[in-house]
Amino acid sequence: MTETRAAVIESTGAPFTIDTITLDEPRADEVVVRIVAAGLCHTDLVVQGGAIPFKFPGVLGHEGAGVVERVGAGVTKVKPGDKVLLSFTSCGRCVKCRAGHPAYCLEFVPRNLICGTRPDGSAPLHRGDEEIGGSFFGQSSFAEVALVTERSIVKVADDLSDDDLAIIAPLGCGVQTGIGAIWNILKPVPGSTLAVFGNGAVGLSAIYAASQTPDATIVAIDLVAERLETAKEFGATHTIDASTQDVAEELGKLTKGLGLDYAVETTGVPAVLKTAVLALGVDGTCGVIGAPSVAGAEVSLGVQDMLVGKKVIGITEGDSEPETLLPVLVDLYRSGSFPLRSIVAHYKLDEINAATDDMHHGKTIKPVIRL
Ligand code: CXF
Ligand code: ZN
Ligand code: ZN
Repeated sequence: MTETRAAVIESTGAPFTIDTITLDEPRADEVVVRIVAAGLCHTDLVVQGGAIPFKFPGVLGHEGAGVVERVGAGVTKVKPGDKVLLSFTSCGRCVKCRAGHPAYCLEFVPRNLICGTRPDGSAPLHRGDEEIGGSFFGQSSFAEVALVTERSIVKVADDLSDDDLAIIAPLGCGVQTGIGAIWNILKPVPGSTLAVFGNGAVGLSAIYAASQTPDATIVAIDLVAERLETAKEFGATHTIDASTQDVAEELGKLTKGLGLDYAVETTGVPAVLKTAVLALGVDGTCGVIGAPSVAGAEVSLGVQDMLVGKKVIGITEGDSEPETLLPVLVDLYRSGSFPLRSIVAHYKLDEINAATDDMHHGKTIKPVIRL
């Protein structure tokens, strides 16, 4: 058993409190990772707020980065001392996993989100005698040390420093969600028009990926003027300030009345999704990647409007295969092409509630907890 400090949530809606917990001994397919940094993702806040259920008291955190300390008997992917990024987990055996789509693993929800246990129902984390929720995205990485399932582990280059890991931690969820949506699903063609609704870490990552398309028009849309400036740094060719401009009218002008070829909805707000779909042109596609903050959120779409070939596609984790995509993203970060550094702000573990406040109020785009 390993003792560690962790950010624990006692019950739905409660803030994080720093406490000492114990990690179970690593099973054959588990890895003990010293966490260097863990990004805060909107989904952590959605689960904290109760729109997605979890076992509380429990430990969240699903954008971990760190160094392998110990490995279970059957682990072959990594060895002690290896630098790793942590991502979502999957079963590795179902028809979706076998087809290279682990984000659509048939066991995605129980393994990553709601259970707080290993797949066999056993508790990976304790506080004293009490079983607490763990295995969040196979990692529960808001802790100095985490017990991680091998399927969540992606080995990265040995010469990445702790400071690098503290910037690239968000690659494991938010960044691959935005970039994967563009490169794996929407695949914009040269000369096309694409708008990204919401310019947080996921939206900015989508903008970056889309900006690699030759001659594309990339429209960034947000309520915060400062984020629109950041969006230009990530490759947006045009911006719309939704707090002062009529989004539908501006998109109409920018597309000369033709409508968008692609839209990406990252806010999780149903009204914004509706605006995005209405703004599509003939044969246009809207990727839905924002998780709503309330359970059961719905949107109504005009059937006649859809008949012109409009497509709406929900996307989890960019439909990424983390072991394939993350090393590519690390290279783009290291080459200076992907300006992730400019949106990351660091917080200590005991500042995690300030980090959530700053993210919530739009002060920090991507908070990363530095352990
Ligand atoms: C989540 C979004 C809500 C559904 C599961 C995956 N992505 C990452 O935070
Ligand atoms: Zn996430
Ligand atoms: Zn699976």
